[in-house]
Amino acid sequence: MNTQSTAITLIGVPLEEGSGRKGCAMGPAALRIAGIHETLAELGHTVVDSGDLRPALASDLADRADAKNLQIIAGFTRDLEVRTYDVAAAGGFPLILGGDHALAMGSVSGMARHAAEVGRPLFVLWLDAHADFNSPETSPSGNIHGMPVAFFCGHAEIAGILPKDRPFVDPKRVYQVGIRSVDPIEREQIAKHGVNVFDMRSIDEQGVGAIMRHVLRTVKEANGLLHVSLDVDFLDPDLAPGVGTTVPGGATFREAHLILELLSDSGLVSSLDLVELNPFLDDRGKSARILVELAASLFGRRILDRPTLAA
Ligand code: 6HN
Ligand code: MN
Ligand code: MN
Ligand code: MN
Repeated sequence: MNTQSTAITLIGVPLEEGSGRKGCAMGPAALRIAGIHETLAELGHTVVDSGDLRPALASDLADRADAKNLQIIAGFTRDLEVRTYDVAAAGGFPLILGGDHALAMGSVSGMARHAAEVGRPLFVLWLDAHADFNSPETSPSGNIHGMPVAFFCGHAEIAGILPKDRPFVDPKRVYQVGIRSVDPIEREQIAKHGVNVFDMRSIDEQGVGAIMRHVLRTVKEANGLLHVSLDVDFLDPDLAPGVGTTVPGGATFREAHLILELLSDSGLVSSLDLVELNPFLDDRGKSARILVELAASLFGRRILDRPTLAA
């Protein structure tokens, strides 16, 4: 990917209702101010900003206490599933500017539909402090941003959001890296369904290089597509404070860059979510700028030509 020009479509998803607090709706604007479009264009890619989704409420669904703001989130999920699918089916690279992590119900489902049509398995790399494998029954909070992985794997029954014929992702093709905060029932669920979890301890012991080589070899051998979903809280909160769900002991700047650089070298990545950025909690745009830096690494920039991050 680093030597190729990619047709990237930016899709802004100003969704915050999955997270239980306000602020993530400003995420797409902050990523644009931090220069996502210009940075990727300077690397030689064709970048089209399709603007922000403004979906209708899914008023056919009943709101419920165990899956909060369902009508709003289902509206976003439906629109984003279609937009992501359309961009990928036309040969482009959907880059989703979040927005909270509930949006992955739409982006990953859209990529699953595309992958099924082209007859290739979809793998998901989930870079997050959290497993996001709750369901309305197991969630301690009712916040849907803790449920997207279970949803797109078909294990969070939230009926009626997407048409019944939409394909699910095989949880054995989900690789979670950076995990360090999992709810008790969620832990049982990810083990039961065979999600691949590389927690912070495995990063400490094995290093991200070895983990990523394993993941990328698996995707390559299966001729798979790889969707990457990057939650700001994957990073250590000292590095990226602009997120509502900080957990100490996250990935370092270099670990995160190495992951994106290895992904870039592989040429296997088909789509990317940048999620959970809450500019209201950020420190002078620091977290937004780091996300843009990481996206630049995925799209071919290397550490030697990285500009200094001004404060
Ligand atoms: N995120 N496991 C907690 C919950 O409420 O389900 C936290 C989820 C965090 C979700 O950070 O994308
Ligand atoms: Mn998350
Ligand atoms: Mn998280
Ligand atoms: Mn970089």
